[in-house]
Amino acid sequence: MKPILIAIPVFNEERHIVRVLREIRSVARKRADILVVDDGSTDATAEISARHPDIAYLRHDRNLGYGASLIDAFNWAGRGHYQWVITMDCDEQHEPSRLNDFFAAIADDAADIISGSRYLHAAYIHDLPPADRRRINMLLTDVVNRNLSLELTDTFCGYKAHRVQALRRLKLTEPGYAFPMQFWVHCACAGLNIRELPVDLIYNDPNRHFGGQLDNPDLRLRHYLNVFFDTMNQLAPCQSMAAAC
Ligand SMILES: Nc1nc2c(ncn2[C@@H]2O[C@H](COP(=O)(O)OP(=O)(O)O)[C@@H](O)[C@H]2O)c(=O)[nH]1
Ligand SMILES: [Mg+2]
Repeated sequence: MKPILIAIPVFNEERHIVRVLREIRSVARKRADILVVDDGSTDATAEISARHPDIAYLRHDRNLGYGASLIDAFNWAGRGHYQWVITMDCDEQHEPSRLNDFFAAIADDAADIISGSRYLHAAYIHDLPPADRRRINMLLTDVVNRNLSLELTDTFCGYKAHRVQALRRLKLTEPGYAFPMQFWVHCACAGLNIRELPVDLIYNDPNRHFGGQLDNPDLRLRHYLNVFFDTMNQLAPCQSMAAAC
């Protein structure tokens, strides 16, 4: 069994999944197993996944959310005795070739969380992010850093490597897109060692949206702030918060 699992949350990605799986395989075949977490897709994602018998497949009968998909991927990695789980999206916003950088950072064995950042290295800018996304990411990155004494440059990139042993110390429950807000508070309070890695800034589909109220930037920001401070209140007091206070 390989020590690394690559877990891909997927919701209606029939347009991208064949290419994404092919490219991940070509980069990572020998180093990692691959898991697709199908979050209740209603397009051909399930049929396409079934044509890849070498890839593990977990399906939600209905759409539970991005966060719920990651939590299930973490539990799968824990049950499978993997040492690391790398999460990446299935819409071609995460370059499979960058997996080699994550493998190298994992080999360094200096961190518990290796978090992709789209704002760490100018070299990897392919597209400019939608203004509301950039504004909200920068604002929340500042809130997270000030309240948890962290030095992150990107709090919302889903391209991350996680030490499974460290994940076991986190009680993650947030099912939707606000998952990162809960995640960072738990990581900081557990005293996990966090490191960032430059990844590509790709926005290849300007029409992509969250769905529902989250498409309203002000409501989205308020929701993310609520999840962040609710989690802070639930875990308070903890060392990182004390240091920040
Ligand atoms: N839109 C959406 N994507 C989901 C959901 N569950 C899992 N995903 C997958 O999660 C990944 C990130 O979603 P995406 O909408 O691209 O998020 P963004 O890039 O942060 O805007 C993609 O691979 C999606 O297919 C869900 O409930 N809704
Ligand atoms: Mg995306």
